Order: sequence, then structure tokens, then C-alpha cells
Amino acid sequence: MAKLKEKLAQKIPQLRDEIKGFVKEHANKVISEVSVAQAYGGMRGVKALVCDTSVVPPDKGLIIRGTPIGELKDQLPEAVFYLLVTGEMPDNEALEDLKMDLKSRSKVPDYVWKTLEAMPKDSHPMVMFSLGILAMEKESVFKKKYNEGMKKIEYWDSTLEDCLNLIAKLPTLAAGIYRMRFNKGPRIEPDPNLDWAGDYARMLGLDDSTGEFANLIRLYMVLHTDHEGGNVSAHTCHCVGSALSDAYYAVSAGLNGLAGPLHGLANQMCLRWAIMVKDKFGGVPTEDQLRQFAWDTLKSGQVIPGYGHAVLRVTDPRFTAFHEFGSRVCAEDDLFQIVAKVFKIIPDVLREHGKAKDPWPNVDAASGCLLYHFGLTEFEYYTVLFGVSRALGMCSQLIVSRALGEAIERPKSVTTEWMKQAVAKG
Ligand code: HAX
Repeated sequence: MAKLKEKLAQKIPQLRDEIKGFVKEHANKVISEVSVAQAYGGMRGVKALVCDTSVVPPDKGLIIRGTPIGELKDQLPEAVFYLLVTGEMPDNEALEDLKMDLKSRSKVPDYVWKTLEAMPKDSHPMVMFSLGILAMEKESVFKKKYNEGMKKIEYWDSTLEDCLNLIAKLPTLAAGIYRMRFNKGPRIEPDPNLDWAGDYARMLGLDDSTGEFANLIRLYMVLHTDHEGGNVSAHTCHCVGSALSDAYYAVSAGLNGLAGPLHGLANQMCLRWAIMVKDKFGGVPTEDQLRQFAWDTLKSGQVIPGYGHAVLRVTDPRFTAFHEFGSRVCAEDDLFQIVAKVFKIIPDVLREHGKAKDPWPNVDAASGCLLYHFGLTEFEYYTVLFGVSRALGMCSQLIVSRALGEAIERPKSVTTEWMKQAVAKG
């Protein structure tokens, strides 16, 4: 048995008993209330979901299974995936085992390429990515076993199989989409000797004589994996998965949420905004010019992409990691300098504007200019990179949910009339 599966088989029964006992003992303890503003305001702050893979304290940012993301930035994404699912870092043997396991599953079926080739040439890469995943749903081991009458306590095993099959194929699929969609020439086949993210970088086919582009993709894949359970992509995946839809349905659904401009698409928007700045001022603007440009954006009713967050109230540590990478690798790059200057100016502008609760940069504020620096200039593609990484978190959450035998989601909705009556009653 593969090491990851072995570890889970050892941990899950105990975890299941622990949670079962905990819920039984404290079933009626109230942990959160819901105000009218929260019900109409995206349920912000309502504690009604459980997610053990990661937490995002507003004053600290992402912590994966107890470890701040800043301390994981030099790890491989495979190791972070193992940590997300099991709660422990893999030792060398378990990491090598997982890397080889993923390599052995990386071939994307031919019918997926045929499906994608039949799509309109101007389809958004996120549509192609989500559809490519959905097209593979027929491969689901969970669905097959479910139809054969599998027991509930076995759900996690075949979900793990689906997730490993899916994760292994994502770099091949996503790189193939890049080359197809942006006319980059034939697809590049996976290399069995490379790590998951390093191979993804190679299959994109960009020049990488220094190896720093591969390092950037490894970092990118680590930083975007997970962001607790309530964000749109994670929550959508969880919700769809709670109906026992398999990982292909659930991850594809989560990615459709990631494709929104207020979520993962913000990285594409961010770079577009930085390029607009560069074009308007013919290079790096002065601080005054940048401040004015930001105000013009706000006055035209648009948001400053890459700034603000639903939960965070500090500079996103994932932004800091990208900023450090850029300072080391491409400090002289115009777009990086604009992004660095934006970081100096925008928090004050947003504070003065007075609307955003969080005036600080989020993960999307710096990643685009780094990709651009290495020649990945097609920013419509950036959310796909985010999606490849976020699939690690979505899959981890799905495996844990199945392990715990979580219930189908079905919160109660009420009408505005009901709200009015409830408020009138006091
Ligand atoms: N620029 C201008 N106005 C902003 C703003 C920004 N960067 N961030 C928030 N605001 C505004 C909101 O639009 C809202 O205005 P209204 O009252 O007129 O609706 C007000 O400030 C209060 O919003 P908030 O409570 O601070 O923020 P929300 O929790 O509602 O939304 C968002 C969080 C991330 C969606 C928001 O900050 C935003 O739109 N940011 C820009 C887009 C962005 O960077 N998104 C990526 C977020 C990270 C992520 O999920 N990546 O995938």
C-alpha cells in the first residue's frame, strides 16, 4: 500500500471516533449566531463550517495544519499535499513514494484533448481546464465503487484514488491547455524524473535557463493550495462533494467559482491593472502619479485588484513570499517595481477611501508580474495556475470530509418576508 494511504488508514478510524464522540458530547453548544447583515452579506464571519486542513487568522494569514505558510514556502507541493491530508509532513520515503505515485498516474486520456480541441478557439482557459476535468469524470473510482455498493467507511479510499488520479494529471492537462490555447506548438509530454511542479513548469515550454521559473511555479503551487473552508472555491467543492458527487464533479465546480473576478481571476485583473499603469506612464510612475491613477480607478467605481480580503486584516504572507522572490530574482523588472510601488501607496489610498475593511495586498497582487517576467504573458491563463494548486487543497478537504462521513450540506434559507417578521418580533 502506498505510504500516504497507509498513513490515512492508520489515522482515520481514530479521527472518526474522536469527532463522533465530540459531536455527541457537545451537540447543543452554540458556536455562532447570524445577524441580518451576515445573512445578506455573504455569510461573512458565520462559523458554520468545519475545515481541519488550514486556518486563516485575520491577523496572521494562512496556517496549514499548524504551520504558517511562510515556513512552507521552500517545500514541494507534494509535501504540502501530504501535510494537508494527514496533518503531518512526509518523511523522505513517504515523499518519494507520493512523487512516484503521482508520476505513474500523469497521462491525460486522449478523449480529453479531443474534447478541448473541439472548443471555440477563444474559450477562456479556465473553461477548458474545468471542462477537461469534468470530461474525465467517467474515470471515477468512487463512482464505480459506490455503484457496486461500497460501505460508507470506505468512501475515503476511493476518493483518495480519484484525487491522486486527478492531481497527477493536472500539470499535464493545464500545460497542454496553455500550449493549445495560445498556439505554442505541440504538447510536451511529462518527464517521469521531475517533481510535480517542476515538470509543470517544463511542460509549459518557456525558456528557463536559470531554473528560476520552475522555482516560481513550485512556490506558486505551494502558496495557493488551501485557504480554509469558506472561500468560494473550497466551499463550492465541499458543497458539491457533500452530495457524494465524485472528485471530478466537485473540483470542477470549485474551479468555476475560482474563475470569478472577486476570487481567483483577480490575479489576471491585477496584472492588467499594472500593465495599464506602465502603458499610461511609459514605465514606472512616480508615487504621485500612481496615487492619482488609483483614485481614478476607485472613482470610476472599480476595485483595486489584489487588495482587500474577506478574512485577512494584514498583508497576506503569500504576497510577502512572492514579493521576496521578486526582490531576489527580478528586482529591476518594471512591472515588479510597479507592483512594489503599489504596495507602498495603495494601503493608504484604500484607508482614505474608507470602504475596504482590509487595505492590504492579498495573494494575487504580486504573482502576475513574476509570471510575466518569465515570459508567461498570457494573463488569461493565470487563474489556471491558481486552480492547479487550489485543487490540492480542495482534494485534501474532500478526502477528509469522506473520511469523517460528513453530511450533505443543506442550510436553511429564509425569505425577506420571514426576515422582516423575525426583526419585528424583536
Ligand atoms: N478596492 C476598492 N474597494 C474595495 C476593495 C478594493 N480592493 N476591497 C473592498 N472594497 C470595497 C468593497 O467593494 C465594498 O464596497 P461596497 O460596500 O460598495 O460593496 C467595501 O469595500 C467593503 O468590502 P470588504 O468587506 O472590505 O470586502 P469583502 O469581504 O466584501 O470582499 C474582496 C473581499 C476580496 C472581494 C474585496 O476586497 C475585493 O473586491 N478586492 C479586490 C479583488 C481581489 O483582489 N480579489 C482577490 C481576493 C483574494 C482571493 O480570493 N483570491 O482568489
